[in-house]
Amino acid sequence: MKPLKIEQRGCLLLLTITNPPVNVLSIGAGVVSALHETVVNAVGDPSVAVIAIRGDGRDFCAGADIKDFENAPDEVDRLRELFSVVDACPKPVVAMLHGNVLGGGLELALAAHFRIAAPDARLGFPEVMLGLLPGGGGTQRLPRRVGVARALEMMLGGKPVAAGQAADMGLVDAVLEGEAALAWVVARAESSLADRATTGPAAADSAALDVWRAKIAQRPSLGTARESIVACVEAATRLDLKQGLALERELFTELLLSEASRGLRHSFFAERKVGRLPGSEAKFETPTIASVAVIGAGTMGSGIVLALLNAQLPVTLIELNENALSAGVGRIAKAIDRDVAKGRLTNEKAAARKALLTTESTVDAAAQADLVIEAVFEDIEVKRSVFAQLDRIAKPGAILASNTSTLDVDRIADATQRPHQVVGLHFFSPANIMRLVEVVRGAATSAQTLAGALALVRKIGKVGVIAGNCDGFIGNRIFEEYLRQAYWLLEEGALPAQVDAALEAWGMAMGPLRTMDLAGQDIGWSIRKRRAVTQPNRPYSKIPDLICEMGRFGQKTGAGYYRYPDGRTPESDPEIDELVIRHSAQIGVERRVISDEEIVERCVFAMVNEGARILSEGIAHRSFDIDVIYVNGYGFPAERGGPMFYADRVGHAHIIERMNDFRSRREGWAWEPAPLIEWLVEHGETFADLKG
Ligand code: T1G
Repeated sequence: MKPLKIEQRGCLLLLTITNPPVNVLSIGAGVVSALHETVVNAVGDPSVAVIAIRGDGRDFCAGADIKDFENAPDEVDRLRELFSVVDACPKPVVAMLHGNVLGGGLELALAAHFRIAAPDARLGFPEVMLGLLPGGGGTQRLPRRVGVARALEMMLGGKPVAAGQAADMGLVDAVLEGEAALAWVVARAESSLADRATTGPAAADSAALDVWRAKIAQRPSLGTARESIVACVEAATRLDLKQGLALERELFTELLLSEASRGLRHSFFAERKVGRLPGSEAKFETPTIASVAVIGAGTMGSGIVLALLNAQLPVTLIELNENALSAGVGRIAKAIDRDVAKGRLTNEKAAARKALLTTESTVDAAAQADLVIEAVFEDIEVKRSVFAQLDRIAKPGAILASNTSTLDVDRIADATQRPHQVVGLHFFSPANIMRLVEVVRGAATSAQTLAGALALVRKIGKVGVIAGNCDGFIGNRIFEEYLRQAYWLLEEGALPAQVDAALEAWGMAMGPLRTMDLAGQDIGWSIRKRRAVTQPNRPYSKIPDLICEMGRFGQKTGAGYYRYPDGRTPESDPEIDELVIRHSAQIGVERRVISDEEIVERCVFAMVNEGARILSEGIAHRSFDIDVIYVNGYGFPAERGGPMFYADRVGHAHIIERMNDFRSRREGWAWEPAPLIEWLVEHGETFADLKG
């Protein structure tokens, strides 16, 4: 398929970008060169009086093809040359916009003389989400067109504006579609081209610049894209267009080569790849899920129901206990009403969502559901009993899912005669907010069931990652090794506040100890008790148990590692600091000063080491599956791409060297390097080189 459709209608030359699925301005696919050549030719063609550029399919253009310039920043010059040719064209060029008009796509539109938008157009600069800035003239043309304040809002907020808003701010000249739009375009043949955004400086607005500088300072980030965007926009108020473009190009190149942008671009693509079944392409019909039954109206069950209702799916909530059912329905209604109060939802849509919910008090009510999600008490016998009932009543093709976070999916499946239709759907709390769902594959789970589960997760706007069936699946299994190191660091000399601060400064959304205070120390306690039986040779520090034995389960009891005077804000607690110091003495460990760097390396490399084992065992298919789980479910900084991407960037030889150092010290048994990491070092390969 040609990347550009070219039609001439009278004096109008109509160019349609045709690069599905989202019409990225791909250099490799020839989109940029085709546009460039066609516009240049049109200048010399006397039969052409006006040129229109539009996009085929749903979108105008989602931007530059991010893959084009992974290690070749100069490739973006091809885009800049195209935009300059359009900008300098002596004949009117009109961008006919619809659907997504993002990044380089919006820059192409800004280089044109005129822009008209269909009502469904969404115009935005999401580059900052990739650790970049609009590198094709956006930082220079946008403030000249809509002013500094709006330009900063669009480029730093990263959120698109609708067609009407764009017209109000002068970003588009008219909101039209169909024949009216074409007529408007043809009429431009008579337009003067004088109304160009100035090539001189944009109007100054130091107040807007200062507001954004202050906002950025309040929320430190691992990347510097926001600062560079402000610098470019400020330059646009001082320099002429040419000088401003030169500065933009310099700062863009720096960002493109930065670790933060590499991590964010990796995360962008990884999130999209995990949703595809690894290995053989699907040779079956993916099950369609049009109705869902949820069994259990507790916190998780009601959160899952909310996520389903928010995706406009009809849900039957089944709860045997009347009080629990009404409490669950209350939580659901309260959350929907909160969205209305915050302006996120109209009253009509809220009512429509509530109308999709049916409540029942018998499992039989799940008989016609395409998917049943069990979210009952985390006890294997309780779950097996529910699945045995479901096996008797659920319709033949139904997918039977358990929301278990710790139990053996195979044991749940073998309570049924249809284990191939049983899968784990491990939602993360709060289930209506957290994007991640681990789709746990039992030994008998069919590819068709997995595909149906992944499609459901995508349908409710979440990120589904396939995980094998083991203790902790992928996320929690790795998290236990991360916690193990954090606890030992306390015994060896660090205090809770230092461990958390070191990892939060490194980029973790929340340190491990605060995280467990939030999740509930009792949850960690039950995992350690279970593992004391199943993995007796892998003991933990006693410190978290000592805290639990004091009844300090974290925020929910008002105290854990920290005290929570207002119920939420952690305060270091001298009682716990003293407990930690006393414990070191009791076990005969001489405390020492521990650097923040050691805290980060031991906690993060422990994740990497366990991740490598998980890969070798096939519990995760590909390293980026682990990355997506950690960025979307455990507050791992997307700028670092995830533990496995980070390990590839740091280098496996360095990781082995550090693990050997840790291995020579106390509790060194936990630093047995995963054979896969040693193999990568031996063969000079990375996790990304492995084909899952
Ligand atoms: N580059 C390369 N591939 C892209 C892409 C892009 N910009 N956008 C989407 N894809 C692929 C995506 O990986 C997936 O591939 C398929 O298209 C469908 O995407 C110079 C430097 C537009 C809102 O940041 O936000 O311009 O998995 O699953 O859910 O200043 O795609 O099918 O193989 O996300 O309907 C700026 C990124 C780029 C927009 C559509 N633009 N894209 O969402 O589909 S940098 C962006 C999106 C830039 C210039 C700078 C979304 C979408 P596959 P999808 P969707």
